[in-house]
Amino acid sequence: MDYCSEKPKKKKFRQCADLTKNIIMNIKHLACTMAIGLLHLSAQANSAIFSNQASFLSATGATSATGALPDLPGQYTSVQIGSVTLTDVSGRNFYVGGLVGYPQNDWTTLLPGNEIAINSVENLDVSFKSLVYAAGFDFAEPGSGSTSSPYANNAYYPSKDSVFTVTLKNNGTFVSAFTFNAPDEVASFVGVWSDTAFDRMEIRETTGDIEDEYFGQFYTGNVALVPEPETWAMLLIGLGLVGLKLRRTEPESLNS
Ligand SMILES: [Ca+2]
Ligand SMILES: [Ca+2]
Ligand SMILES: [Ca+2]
Ligand SMILES: [Ca+2]
Repeated sequence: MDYCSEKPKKKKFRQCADLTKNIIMNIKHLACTMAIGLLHLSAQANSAIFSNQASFLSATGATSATGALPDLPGQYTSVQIGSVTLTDVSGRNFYVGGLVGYPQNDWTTLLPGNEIAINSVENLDVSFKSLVYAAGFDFAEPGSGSTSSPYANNAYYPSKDSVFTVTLKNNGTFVSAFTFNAPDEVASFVGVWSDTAFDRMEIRETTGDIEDEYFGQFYTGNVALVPEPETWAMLLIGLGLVGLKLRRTEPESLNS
């Protein structure tokens, strides 16, 4: 009799403990799933910096805003190419395309086709025709003893390892900023995506000098990104599993 009346209690207690354990595990699972989801969301809620052009284009949906750079005659303080307006901050002018009349009509072989060369410290303001969420540019920094850029690394302006800051602004208001130091003597890329739209990118050479670095094509994207499909899938699967587990556990416990 005692044995019979005690057994269901133990069973019920065990089931109750199992249920509690199950709920705790489910809560942990839910918290973990949500934390991963929120981390992912919060990473996208600010900005992301890209050094790989293909990754940037695929992640942001950006396309070339300038197209292949033209070979323009003369020098410019400011010029519009495609949907981008480029302005030399020093006012000492820049070239788009080759330096006509000089023996080698290509600023650097590191970038295909034409590039932009500034006749001063490489401080460039880049304005976009409309608000964008992503912007990037091809870039080349000559290294010491460069053979890729005949006008860089000369006796007067020896190569320096340059550090740049990029500041994003919207109608003059700060959006975000980051720094970069491109690898030397290779074709490199600098891109940024921000969850807040911007219409201007201010590029400043904070460490370095009038020694040349070169800008290639500029790219822009106007898509405000949403979490990637796999993030949503992970969240939904996580929540779905928790729901299923709770539904399956509850009737068993209640009926026993
Ligand atoms: Ca070139
Ligand atoms: Ca440099
Ligand atoms: Ca460098
Ligand atoms: Ca420089």
